[in-house]
Amino acid sequence: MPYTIESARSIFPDTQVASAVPTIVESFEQLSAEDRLALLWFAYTEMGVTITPAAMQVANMMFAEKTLAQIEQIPAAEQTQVMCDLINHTDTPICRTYSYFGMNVKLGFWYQLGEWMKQGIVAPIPEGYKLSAKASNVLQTIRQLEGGQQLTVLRDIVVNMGHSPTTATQKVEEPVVPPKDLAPRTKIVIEGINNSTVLSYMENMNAFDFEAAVALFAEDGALQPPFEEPIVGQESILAFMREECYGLKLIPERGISEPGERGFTQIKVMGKVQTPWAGDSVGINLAWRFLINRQGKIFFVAIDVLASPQELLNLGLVK
Ligand code: 45D
Repeated sequence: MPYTIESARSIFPDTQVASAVPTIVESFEQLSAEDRLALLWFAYTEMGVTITPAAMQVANMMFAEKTLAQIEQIPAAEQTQVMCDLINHTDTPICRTYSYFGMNVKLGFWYQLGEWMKQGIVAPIPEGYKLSAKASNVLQTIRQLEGGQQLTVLRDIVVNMGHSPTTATQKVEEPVVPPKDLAPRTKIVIEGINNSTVLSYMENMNAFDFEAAVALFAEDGALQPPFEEPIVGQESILAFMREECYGLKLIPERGISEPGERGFTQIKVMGKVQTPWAGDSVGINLAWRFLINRQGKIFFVAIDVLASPQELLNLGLVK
């Protein structure tokens, strides 16, 4: 049977992904807006990982400037209302604008509001705010996660906020921004892997040379980000990379390569990724599961956040 993207998704089925992440995001969504706002504040301010504004440079923050200036000027009670609206996915002009922001702009937007809450420019969480029992439980499970998974939870929650009019096709084209500089190229070594496609993928991603990275994919190839559906086709993958991959540092460590069906090759690589938001203060433990076709092109790659650091050593050798 030839591979399909659907069947490719289940290569290396032993990979243990951090299923706590989507579970927590789901239970979070069940809470009241006030609880969610307060919980995020506690989680964010207590988190072991420090968020740095360095990533604001890769985020095209100009898209959020008008909205931020507007929020700065309104009375405290209205500021709280705006934040609750975003959390509740209410249909308001600000929530619609927010949903058009790219991932990094959404994170930068909340980073700014968080700074303003600390400075008293934006309404803080009322002193002594008591979380409901359910919300305390969710916060407790977040506390127990490792730093990379905590970041992933916050990211997913922030990305889902706002209100997008029914169909995704209405997403406005982001204005063209001048291309960012490429980073210097560094040679990648992965223990157990000499596949040149995989090595070039890592090198090009770290150089932010997304055109070159995408050229390594088959035309109808796919990339599956953590906890998401696959993104199919070179053009869509390139758009995704331009929006979400500037500033990422991929740190692959070791891998395994085995023959698949019909001359395809299955390669699993374990390692870490650093986000520009947290720099080298946290490495998110990852697996890349590649399926390379006979022409040496990437037919499919899944990126998974791993359940535990121990998984970094699990190359699927023991059955
Ligand atoms: O509501 O090979 C307040 C791909 C309270 C590409 C707040 C990849 C109120 C291919 C505190 C103000 C991308 C898939 C909120 C690799 C309130 C590839 C603020 C993987 C919300 C490797 C909260 C990359 C704030 C990966 C400011 C996995 C929260 C990258 C900020 C992962 C949270 C990156 C931030 C991650 C989270 C970044 C900045 C998980 C950043 C997370």
